[in-house]
Amino acid sequence: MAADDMPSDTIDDLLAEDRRFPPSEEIKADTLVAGTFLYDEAAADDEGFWARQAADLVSWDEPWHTILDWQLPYSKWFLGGTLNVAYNCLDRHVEAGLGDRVALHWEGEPGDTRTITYAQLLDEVQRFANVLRSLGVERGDRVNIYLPMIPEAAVAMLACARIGAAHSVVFGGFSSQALADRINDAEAKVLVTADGGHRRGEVFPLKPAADEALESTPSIEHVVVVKRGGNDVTMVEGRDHWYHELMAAADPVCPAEPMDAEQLLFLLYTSGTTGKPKGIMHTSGGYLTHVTYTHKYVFDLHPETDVYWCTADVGWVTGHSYIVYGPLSNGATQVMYEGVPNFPGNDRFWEIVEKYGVTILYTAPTAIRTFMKWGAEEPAKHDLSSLRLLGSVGEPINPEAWMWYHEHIGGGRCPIVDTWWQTETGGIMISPLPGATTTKPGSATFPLPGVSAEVVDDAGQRVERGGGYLTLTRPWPGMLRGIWGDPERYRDTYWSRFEGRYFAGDGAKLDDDGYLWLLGRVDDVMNVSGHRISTTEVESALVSHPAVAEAAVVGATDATTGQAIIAYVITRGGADVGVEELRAHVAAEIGAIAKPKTIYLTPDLPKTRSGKIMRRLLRDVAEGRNLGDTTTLADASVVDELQRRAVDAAGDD
Ligand code: 7RM
Repeated sequence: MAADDMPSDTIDDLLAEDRRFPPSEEIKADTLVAGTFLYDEAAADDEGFWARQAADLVSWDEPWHTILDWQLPYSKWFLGGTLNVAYNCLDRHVEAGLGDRVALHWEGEPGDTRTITYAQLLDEVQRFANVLRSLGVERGDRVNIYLPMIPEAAVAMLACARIGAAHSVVFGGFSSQALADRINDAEAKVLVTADGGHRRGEVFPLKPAADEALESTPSIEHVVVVKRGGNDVTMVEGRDHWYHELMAAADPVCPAEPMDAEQLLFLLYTSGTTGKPKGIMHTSGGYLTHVTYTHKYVFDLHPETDVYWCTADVGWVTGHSYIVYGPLSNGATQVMYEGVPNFPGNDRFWEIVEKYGVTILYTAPTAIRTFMKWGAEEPAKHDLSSLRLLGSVGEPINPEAWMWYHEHIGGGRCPIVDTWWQTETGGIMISPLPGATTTKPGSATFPLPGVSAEVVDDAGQRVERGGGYLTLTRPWPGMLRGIWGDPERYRDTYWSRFEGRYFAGDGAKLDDDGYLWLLGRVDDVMNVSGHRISTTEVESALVSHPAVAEAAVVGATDATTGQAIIAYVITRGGADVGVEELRAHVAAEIGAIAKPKTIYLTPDLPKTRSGKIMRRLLRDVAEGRNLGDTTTLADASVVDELQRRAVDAAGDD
């Protein structure tokens, strides 16, 4: 065997996928990017390429004098340039005569709706910017936002951007402790929250949780409370104010002042695997360029006709980049939805798509697999013919989930863009361009024009074929500028594993055609008799069985093989399937070495609140350990149930 035929020992490559989906004639006829011109231009000069995007897509008050200052691991983009991010998202569209264009078709979970045009959004943002100023917020200060999915979340973010304050949005489902930790780390002056929001048919209280946090957040001087849930709240005199009262009294004019391109736009905390959450820092000019560019080209946006819907929460980076900043900067019309996908019925999303004529839908694999579990009859109840493009983000999408999405949501006609990126990258990095890229189900395909990604082995050597670590080799405009208050942790976490490369924990492989396949977090890679097997590939093999909707796979310590593969499987619509049949199916799909030793059928899996499977907890369960940190779990009862089953199964031996 020649050296370059040797299997890479970093991560094995087991799954093969032959299905291919070239761009249809229909999309090619009307796409922004047919062919390779963007790739060619970026390959010739990536800095010049990004500069052209910044000049074409963003409005600047002062032009920059230097495109990039790169002192690894710190980058600054568009130095000397000034802009106002809120101006770019609002004023410039109104000035261009688009004030009456709908910015948000908002739908509350109970079914109430609001339609907000660009002119109205601008008005609301100006007033709220003045409210923040009247509460003492100045350029450079931090404002915490703890809200449900209501338009005021976008208003508060844009109002901060308008006056040069950085926002730190904390997902409304997080606890008072998580909120307090984040407020204290950022030393925020003002908290914007709501009485409560609507979720799964009930009002969930937010202000009471905020009150608890506020007992230990000395930096907060004022609290603004939006009335949404209608639940009872206590207001502290002098500190707490109703949003609607402040807004009614606010000055309607707040001119957008130019900010430095490197002005801090926001902090967003990611919990990471262990330890204290990291305040990821994003700045203005580079970030806005990156999200505007990717939102336009990845979604092939036609803002005059498209109705775009990203189902994420604004509490996550997807909500920041692809609900607030990217779409509004591009003048898009979008849907914003407050609630869960199964209220009042399992077809709520499809009802919304039909009602608003959604053309572009951007959602997560966890949602798609849940829809598979609920069955194809739910989307079939609705006319989804308005859809023309589908997106996926958050986890690897298993090829079978991709096919289901393609067939049952996309009617076989919509391209799918599987978009890989992170809180840290700010915007999409790896994705097809729908009019230009032939897709393969389950592959995020190629780095976008302007992005340089490489797969490397343990020694940091470039891998041309097979599995390894996904690294980024060149700075990009939306990249994080650091971790708030902790420069050392920034260098250690992202820049120390491979010399000169950014690495944030994902495994990936390259196939014979140079397509990238994301293999999940490298901490999750299993070692079975010396084979390095990715959990993603075994999960995809399981999901390719017609009875399986979702699977989570972990490696548990095993005396014989080092680690043994343990799988947790959710069936489609409660289908009945034997465990032996599933083991045989995996062996047939990807090889006997990947056959799970044990498979548990389960109604549910432990997930983070943004829907990512928490394999660490499943490993704890599989190895009979006491559970570690469960605070980021969406539903803690799920692991109790799995533990009970594991104990029952052990008793059966
Ligand atoms: C946008 C977001 C980042 C992590 C990332 C991956 C995983 C995200 C994909 C994906 C495979 C994808 N930000 N991830 N998108 N894995 N294919 N298309 O999710 O900071 O919350 O998470 O999510 O592991 O490192 S995040």
